[in-house]
Amino acid sequence: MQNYYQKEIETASPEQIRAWQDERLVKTVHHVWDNVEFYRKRMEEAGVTPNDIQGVKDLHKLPFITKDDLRECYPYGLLATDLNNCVRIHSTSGTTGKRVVAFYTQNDIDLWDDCCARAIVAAGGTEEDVVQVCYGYGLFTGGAGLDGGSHKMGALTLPMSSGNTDRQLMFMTDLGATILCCTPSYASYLAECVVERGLKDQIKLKSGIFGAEAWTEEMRHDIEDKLGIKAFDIYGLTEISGPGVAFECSEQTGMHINEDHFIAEIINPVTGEVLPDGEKGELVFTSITKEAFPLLRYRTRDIAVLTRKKCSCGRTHVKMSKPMGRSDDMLIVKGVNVFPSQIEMVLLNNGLTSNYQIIVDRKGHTDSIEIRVEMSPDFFTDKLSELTAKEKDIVSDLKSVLGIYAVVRIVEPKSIERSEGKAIRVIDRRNLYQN
Ligand code: DLL
Repeated sequence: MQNYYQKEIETASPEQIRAWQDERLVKTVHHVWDNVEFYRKRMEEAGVTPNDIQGVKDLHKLPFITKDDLRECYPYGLLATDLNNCVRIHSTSGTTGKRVVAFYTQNDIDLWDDCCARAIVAAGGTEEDVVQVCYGYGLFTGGAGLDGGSHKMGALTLPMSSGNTDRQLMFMTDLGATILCCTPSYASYLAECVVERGLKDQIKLKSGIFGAEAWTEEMRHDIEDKLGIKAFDIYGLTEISGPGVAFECSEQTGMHINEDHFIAEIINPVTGEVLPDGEKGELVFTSITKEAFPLLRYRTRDIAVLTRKKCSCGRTHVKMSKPMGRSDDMLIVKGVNVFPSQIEMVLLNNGLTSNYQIIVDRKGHTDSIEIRVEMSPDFFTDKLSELTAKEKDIVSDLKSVLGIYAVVRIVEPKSIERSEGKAIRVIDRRNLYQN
């Protein structure tokens, strides 16, 4: 038996979904044209007016928006409503200086909660469940999103936030959590602790909703075995609201995109050409129900495939594959979004060179990041104490810029292998993406 949170919407006919999208897109385009100077300018530059957009068929006429645009518009440049109408702000993790901030009206929050409630119900959730949310609470959208969804569908919510594994396990057993929401790497860690501490018989978990970073099918099976649960994927990004843009159902073969709120396109990341369903490319989202922070044709940089094959769960909304990589160089380390350019800036500010390498690995369930950087004419020494002091300074600067701990090793000039083509800055040994 399938359960849905909003059955009529989740199983609507393709024609009905298209009709919602047509109407809401037109409304959103007028909304941003009337309220956001940035959009008006961009559309004028592209020679488009709101009248040119009669429905989804005209979407391709609109210009793309990128993360750089969002940074340039920080903080209020893309706000489409009076600030007084907003009730919440969230922000992306790990970016320095001009972070991306997203605004929400109460209605935006209500609709976002609906999306997360759909995900929880698709993972088997009912009012009888106890949902343990151990995504971070705060500026990150993970905690707030799943918390909101859990409230909305009427489950008992344990707002744990991340960390403090002993307490997580205590509440998990004492309060009989049945659904676990966290990053897949934390789920793996919790699963290992459950096995090591012999708690498997004492937990009541039946499913987990894991996302915010890439994870493999092997990880899924490992977590499912260790915890005796079904593990479901969930996708989203701060710019487009947060978790719940797409979620997995009982079929576990990709995530249904909430198409009544978001129009998805796949484009060739180099040319920007729109690709047909089934082809791999960069995901682009247009939000069509948001009041405070609607984004038109936002380039996610996530590489994925869309499919409209009939799904055994009965849901009719298009499915996206797990993200298969990124079209930029963003890394997600310990759940934090990291751009190599941020690391480079810290190294240069410390008088080092741009001959560096970032090595990302995963031991057990914990990500590690090591930065090797060559000495420079500005900083050259053979004194161990000076070297260690410099490394410490860089570690501390990186901690404040990225929010995570990184190992730093200053190495001799010319000891990092030179490349004949593009410099190989990042070595990611985790192999998280499956292609
Ligand atoms: O990670 C929102 C989220 C919270 C999603 C909790 C799911 C669960 P950001 O911090 O803005 O937002 O990071 C967004 O994370 O563009 C993807 O590259 C990556 N990502 C998110 N979900 C998945 C997933 C949240 N299920 C960026 N699989 C996105 C792979 C994911 N990558």
